[in-house]
Amino acid sequence: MTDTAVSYDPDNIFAKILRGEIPCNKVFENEHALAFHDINPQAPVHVLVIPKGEYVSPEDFTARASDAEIAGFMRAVGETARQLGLTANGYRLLANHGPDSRQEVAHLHVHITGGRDLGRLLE
Ligand code: IU
Repeated sequence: MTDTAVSYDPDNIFAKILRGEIPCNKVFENEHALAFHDINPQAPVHVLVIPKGEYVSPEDFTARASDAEIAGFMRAVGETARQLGLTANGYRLLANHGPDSRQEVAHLHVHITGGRDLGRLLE
């Protein structure tokens, strides 16, 4: 089994966004997280929230990140949903990790989708 903590690729696309090498359509930012519109939206609103640190997965994040980083990231998720105007009708959070989930970008990210009835996740 690969150790995700040591398999972080600093040249992944989200690392480049964080370093300002590639632009993004920013929604929200705090000390520990950045939120930006997904380049290929799957819903009327589709935003990604990423931690600023080099973490691949939720288990990597919770094992290595400080409490302040974890709190800052979750605050960013909530603040982003609020700023996007999603709190009245609701929204979905989703995080893919690993091959079974078909994770494309190996930097931890939470998808926020909303703006329509999203249907049931598991049917
Ligand atoms: P996934 O959970 O790793 O599969 O999601 C990666 C997302 O990153 C996916 O929704 C892409 O559309 C999105 N994305 C992006 O917003 N900007 C990019 O330059 C690239 C992917 I590459």
